[in-house]
Amino acid sequence: MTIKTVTIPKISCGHCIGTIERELGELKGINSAMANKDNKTVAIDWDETIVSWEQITTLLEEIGFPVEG
Ligand SMILES: [Cu+2]
Repeated sequence: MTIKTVTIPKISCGHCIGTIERELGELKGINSAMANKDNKTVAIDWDETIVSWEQITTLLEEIGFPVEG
């Protein structure tokens, strides 16, 4: 498993948190995704043998929450 925390500037409320956590949770290979409204970050724990980091960031971009940097 691999863990990474990223900043997503567009996180603004609990609805954003719910959307991000739900969408990531539906992606195969994601062990856990925890979004934080105050820090505008998401801590993602995933299995690199199942899903690539690029697939994860692409999904976030598609749902309207591009990762910073
Ligand atoms: Cu929101």
